[in-house]
Amino acid sequence: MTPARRAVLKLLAAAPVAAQLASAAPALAAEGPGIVKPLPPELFTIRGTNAETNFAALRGTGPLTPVDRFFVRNHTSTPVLDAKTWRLTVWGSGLRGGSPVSFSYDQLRGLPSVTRTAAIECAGNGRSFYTSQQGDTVSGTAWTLGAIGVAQWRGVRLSDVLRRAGISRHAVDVMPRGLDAEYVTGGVNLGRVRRPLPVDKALDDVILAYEMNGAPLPYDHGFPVRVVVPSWVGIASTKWVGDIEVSTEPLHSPWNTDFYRLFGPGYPAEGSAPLTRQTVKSAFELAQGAVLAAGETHELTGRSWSGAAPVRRVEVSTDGGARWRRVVLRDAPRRDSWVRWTVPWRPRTEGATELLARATDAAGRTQPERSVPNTQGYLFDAVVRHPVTVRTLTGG
Ligand SMILES: Nc1nc2c(c(=O)[nH]1)N[C@H]1C(S)=C(S)[C@@H](COP(=O)(O)O)O[C@H]1N2
Ligand SMILES: [Mo]
Repeated sequence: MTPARRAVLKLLAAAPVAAQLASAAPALAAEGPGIVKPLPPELFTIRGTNAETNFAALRGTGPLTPVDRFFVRNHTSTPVLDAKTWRLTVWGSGLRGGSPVSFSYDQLRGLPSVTRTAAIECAGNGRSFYTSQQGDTVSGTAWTLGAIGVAQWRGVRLSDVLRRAGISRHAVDVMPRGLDAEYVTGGVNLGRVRRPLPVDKALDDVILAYEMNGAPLPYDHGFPVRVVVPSWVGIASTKWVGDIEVSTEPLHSPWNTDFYRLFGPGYPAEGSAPLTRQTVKSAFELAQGAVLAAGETHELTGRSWSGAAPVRRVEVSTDGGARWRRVVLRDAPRRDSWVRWTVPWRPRTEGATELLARATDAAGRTQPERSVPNTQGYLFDAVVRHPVTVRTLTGG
């Protein structure tokens, strides 16, 4: 048999599986990152199945991240689902009635709605700086600082849906699960993306969102419905949610046992507690290695944010960290968003230098010089050293 013939037979044998997969994930792209929206290189840096927002592309935008530049983090690829056939099934030992309760898209849209601003930030945002600034070995996507976006979400309270489904007072955990394809890593199939959430948080401020920035959710961000868990690491905010288990026993999945805990020296063998809140960070809205004209005044802009509290103060250094000055905040600091800031800089000396920004939040957390490392590079919070070059630009 020729190799081509063998390949065809293999394809035919695989067809029924592919057809089954297609109902859950019809958009499995043959190549490329498997993301539906356009990813122009000015706006995004592609990292495997993910797309990182280029911070320079946020300059001049408002506090909400436009969808055309909102980062995408996919374990596999974006499924294109149909709202007409989509259903959310709530099930498990934590329901009083015992049997599953399901909701259609129209039923969800018929429930009282809430609108709120919240950031989605990957637990690994900033991970590459563990290696580039600290020399630590870490695993995972080598994000710079663009694995965060802030949007206005509209949807229903998860608590309303759980109460309608008959959640019992003995329930302790709920576990939303996505309809995207099963995640296979290192030859092991971990099943569909799912991560337990304690009932206290689920009943507090979590929403099932069907709109993002005033329009239906885009495919890449969870259409038709995603979970939004304010101020917690992005993995909690399940996209393309299809079912939610409600349990009277603690729930486990690889996403709260093997991943999204801190491992390494200084942590117990089973890791830290599952990650919840994000850290404090700051970023310049400027390309890495940008060239700036000497003797001219530049308006440096950036953003700072924290998962624990509003940002209270931001300081900037334009000389590699020797001197610091406080910058003007352009937004009223609030929880679950970032503050934009601006600072004028007139460089005189030619050559390479580093810009640094350091935020302090209202809970008193200040970005340190160095982050305590963990093997998977989560929760980076140190001040990032942003390289630029100052040059005398001669007119032509
Ligand atoms: N079903 C599903 N939900 C998911 C993911 C995923 O791959 N599948 N990725 C998670 C991770 S790790 C992050 S950081 C956020 C990213 O949300 P975004 O792609 O809308 O920016 O979605 C979370 N929800
Ligand atoms: Mo993430």
